[in-house]
Amino acid sequence: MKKTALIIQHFLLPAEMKVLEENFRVIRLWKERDPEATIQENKKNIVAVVSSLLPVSTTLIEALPNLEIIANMAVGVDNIPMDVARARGIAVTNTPDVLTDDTANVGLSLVLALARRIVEGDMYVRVGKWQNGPLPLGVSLTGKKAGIAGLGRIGKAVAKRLEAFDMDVVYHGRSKQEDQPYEYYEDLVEMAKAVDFLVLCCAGGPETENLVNYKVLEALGPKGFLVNIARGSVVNEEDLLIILRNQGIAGAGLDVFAAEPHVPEALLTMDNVVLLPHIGSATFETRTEMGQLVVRNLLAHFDGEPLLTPYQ
Ligand code: 8YV
Repeated sequence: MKKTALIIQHFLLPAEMKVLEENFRVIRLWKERDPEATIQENKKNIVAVVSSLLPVSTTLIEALPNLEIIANMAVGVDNIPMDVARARGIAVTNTPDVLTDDTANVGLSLVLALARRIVEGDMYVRVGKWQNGPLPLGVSLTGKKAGIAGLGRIGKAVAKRLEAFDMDVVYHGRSKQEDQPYEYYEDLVEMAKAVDFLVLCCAGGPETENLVNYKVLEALGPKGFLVNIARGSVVNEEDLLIILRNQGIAGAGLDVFAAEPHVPEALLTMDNVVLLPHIGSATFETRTEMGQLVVRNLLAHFDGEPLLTPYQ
C-alpha cells in the first residue's frame, strides 16, 4: 500500500507531482472542501508533509502521530516549528543552492529598477508622460556602497553581482566571516548609515524578526534604498510605510511581505517602491529543481537512504 503524503501548498510542477503520485497517495489540501476534516480522516496515515511558505503549524504536526518527514519546497524553513519537529524526531528538508542564482538575480533586478527608475520609466512611457518631458534622473550604481544583511549563499551571490556593477560591498550578519573580502559591520544601524543600498538576504524567523526597524531605516537616510528578498518579517512594515511616506529613504524594492499575498494598501500608490509577488525562485528551471529535491528527499527517506538536503 502506498504511503500518504499531505501537500499543503500548490507549488510542485506537473512532472514532479507525477513522480510523487507514482510513489505516494497524495492529498492536495488546497483542493479539499473541508481541509480540517480531511486531516482528521487521514491523520494516522499521513507520514509526509510537503509545504513551501505556508506554515506547517505545531497544531498540524501534533495532529499527525505518524509524521516522519516535512519536505519544504524553499530554502527558508521559518514556516516550520523546528523545535517541535526535532522533539518528535521528524526529518526536515529544504531546497538550498538550486535557487541561489535566480533569487540573487531578483535582488539585483530590484537594485537596478530602483536606481534607474525602470518600472517608473515603463509606466511613464505607457501613460504618455514622455510627451511632456523626460523622466526625472536616476542614480548611478558605479562606486556606490551596498550593504548586505545576511551574507549566506544568496547574500554572497548578490555581492558577486553588485561587484560586477563596480559597487563597494559590505555586510552585516551574526558573525564576521574571515574568508570574505567584504568589510563587516557588527551593527546594522552603523552599516545602514554607511551604505546607499541595504539589501536583505538573511533567513526569516524569530532571530531576524523586525531587524529592520525605524532606526535602521532612518540611518539609511533620504538617499538610501532598501531591497528585501529575504522575508517580510525581517522589516517592520509599519516603520517602512512611515519612512517611505515621509521620503525618509529614497525607495524600496520588495519581493517579500509580512502577510503574503497581502500587500499593505499604502504601498500600492507610492512611486518610490517596486513591488514583486515573491518571485525569487520563480523560474521554470529552478522550480523544477526545487520540486525534484522535494521528491528525491521523500523517496530517499522512505527507502532508508540518506537525505539529499536535510535542514540541520
Ligand atoms: C519560495 C523562498 O519558497 O526558498 C525560499 O525560501 O522564499 C522561495 O523560494 C518559493 O517561491 C515558493 O515555492
